[in-house]
Amino acid sequence: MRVVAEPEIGMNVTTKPHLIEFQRIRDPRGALTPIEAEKDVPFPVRRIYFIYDVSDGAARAGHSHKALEQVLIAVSGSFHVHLDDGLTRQSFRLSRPNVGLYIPRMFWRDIDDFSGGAVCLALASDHYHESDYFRDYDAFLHAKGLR
Ligand code: T46
Repeated sequence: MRVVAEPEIGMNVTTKPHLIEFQRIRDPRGALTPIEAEKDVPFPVRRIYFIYDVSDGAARAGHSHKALEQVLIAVSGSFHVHLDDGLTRQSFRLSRPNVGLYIPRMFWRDIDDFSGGAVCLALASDHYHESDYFRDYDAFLHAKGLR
């Protein structure tokens, strides 16, 4: 008999993009949001980076990752994330520091419409490898068997 492990409580095991609501611990001093790898996000976090000082009207990303999974969080301000699996496109407005967007591997992403002072925090499942990127949309579609 094949035993399939039950997903851990609190971990949403899926290959679909989805929003994750993190804890927000409020007290008279303000708010605190803890994020624990493999508990609050469904992968071991091997890298973090953040995007800030975004120029007016600038767009970022415009690529897909072959294997990398990420969670993006608007820790300050807001921005749009557009995701495309080659067949359908969906958009999310991130604007809350206790909400993250899980992006599975092989999703083309574009990020735009940054508010003033926006900061995008990224939690990534691996170190930076340029070889993990599709920066050409046709090559991405081809890899998905759609071209
Ligand atoms: C993503 C979106 C949300 C590094 O040296 N190390 C790193 O960890 C990263 C992410 C980038 N870089 C270098 C590579 C480029 O020379 O920083 C430069 C700018 O990177 P890029 O043009 O890829 O930045 P964005 O904002 O277009 O995309 C980034 C991430 O690369 C990407 O994974 O999903 O943020």
